[in-house]
Amino acid sequence: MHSFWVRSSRLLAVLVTSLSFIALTGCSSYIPQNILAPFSPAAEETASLFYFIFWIAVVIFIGVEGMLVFFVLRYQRRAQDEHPEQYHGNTRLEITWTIIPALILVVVFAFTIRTMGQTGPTSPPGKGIPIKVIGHQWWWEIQYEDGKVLTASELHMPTNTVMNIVLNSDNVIHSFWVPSLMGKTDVMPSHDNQTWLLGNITGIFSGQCAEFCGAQHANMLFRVIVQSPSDYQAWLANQQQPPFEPAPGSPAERGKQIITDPKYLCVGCHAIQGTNAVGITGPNLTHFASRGCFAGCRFENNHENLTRWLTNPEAMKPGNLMGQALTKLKPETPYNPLTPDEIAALTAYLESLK
Ligand code: HEC
Ligand SMILES: [Cu+2]
Repeated sequence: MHSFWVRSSRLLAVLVTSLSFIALTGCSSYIPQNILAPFSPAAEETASLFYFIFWIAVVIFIGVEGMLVFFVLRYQRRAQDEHPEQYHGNTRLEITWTIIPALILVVVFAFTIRTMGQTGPTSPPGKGIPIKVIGHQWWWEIQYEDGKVLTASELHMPTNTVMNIVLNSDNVIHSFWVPSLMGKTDVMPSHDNQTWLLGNITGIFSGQCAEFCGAQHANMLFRVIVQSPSDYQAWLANQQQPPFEPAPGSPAERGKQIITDPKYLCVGCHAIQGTNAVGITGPNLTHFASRGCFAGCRFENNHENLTRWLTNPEAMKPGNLMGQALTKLKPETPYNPLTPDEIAALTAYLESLK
C-alpha cells in the first residue's frame, strides 16, 4: 500500500503537525496526537489504510459528482414542452453498479482485516517488556517489574523494544490510545485486555483516554516517553530506589511529617515507599518529582501548579477524587484544609522525591 500518494500525503501530515507544534512550543521531540503522523509500524499501517480508503473515496467522489454535474448540464430541459426519454430499468447497468461497489468494499474489508492483525492485541514475536496499565478516574497507573515499580501518567519505554501491555480498570471502561504509535484498546474493569507499543525513535508521544469515563475524561491524558535503552535503564533503576530522605529540620522533612500524618488524609490514598502512606486510590508518590506532569498529565509538574493543586485540587480538576474527598470532609469551610505554610512544606517534600 506504499504508493507515492500514501507517502507524500503522510509526509505532508507529519510536516504540518510537527511544524505547527514546533511553532507552538519551541520543542521538537514532543509528538502530538495525530494518527496521520505515524511513528511506529502499527501506526503506519493504520495511516496507510486511511490513505488507501481516502484516495478510493476521492476517486469515487470526483467520478460521481462529475457525472452529476455533467448530466445536469447536458440533459437539462431546454424547452417548456420537452420531456426526457423514459427508461424502465437497465438490468446490465444495475448489476454493474452493484458489483463494482461490492468489490471495492471487499478489497477495503480485506485490507482492514490485515491492518487489524498488525495493530494488536498480538505483539510481534520476540522478547518484550511486560507492563501493566490501570485506568483510574481520571489518571493512568503504570506498573513495571510485576508491580514493584508503580508510576503514573508517564509510560517510559526503550527504543526498538516491544512493550507488552496488560490493561485493566478499577472502575469504568476507559480506552488506551497513543495515536502516533498504536490504535485504541478498551480498558475494562475486571477483564484484562492486551496491546503493545513499539517506538523506533526517541521522543515524547501524547496519549489520551478515548472512551468517555466521567467528568474529567478529557483530562485523562498520558505521555509515552521513548528513550534510548541506557536512559530507560537509568530511569527504571531510579524508580527502584527508596524515596529521598529529607535532612532533619529541613522544610522537606516537615512536609514528610504532614503527608504521613493520618489527620491530613494523604496516607489513605497515596503511597510513598517505606512510610505509612500505603493508599492505592491516588497515584504513587515515591518518585513524584521524576514525572514531568501530574493529575492525569493535565498539568506540568512545576512549583506553581503543585502549589495550586494542594491549595484547591477541586478547582483545578473539578470532580477529581482528591478534591471531592477533601472538600466533602470540610463542607462547612470554603475548601482549604492546608495552610500556606503546610503547602510550602508539602511542595518542598514532593519536589525532593526525584
Ligand atoms: C480521597 C483520596 C485522596 C486524598 C485524601 C488525597 N489525595 Fe492526592 N490524589 C488523589 C487522586 C485520585 C489523585 C489523581 C486525581 C486525578 O488526576 O484525577 C491525586 C493526585 C495527587 C497528586 C498528583 C500526583 C500525580 O502524579 O498525578 C499529588 C501530589 C497529591 N495528590 C498529593 C496529595 C496530598 C499531599 C494529600 C494530603 C494533603 C492528598 N493528595 C490527599 C487522591 C487523594
Ligand atoms: Cu477514561
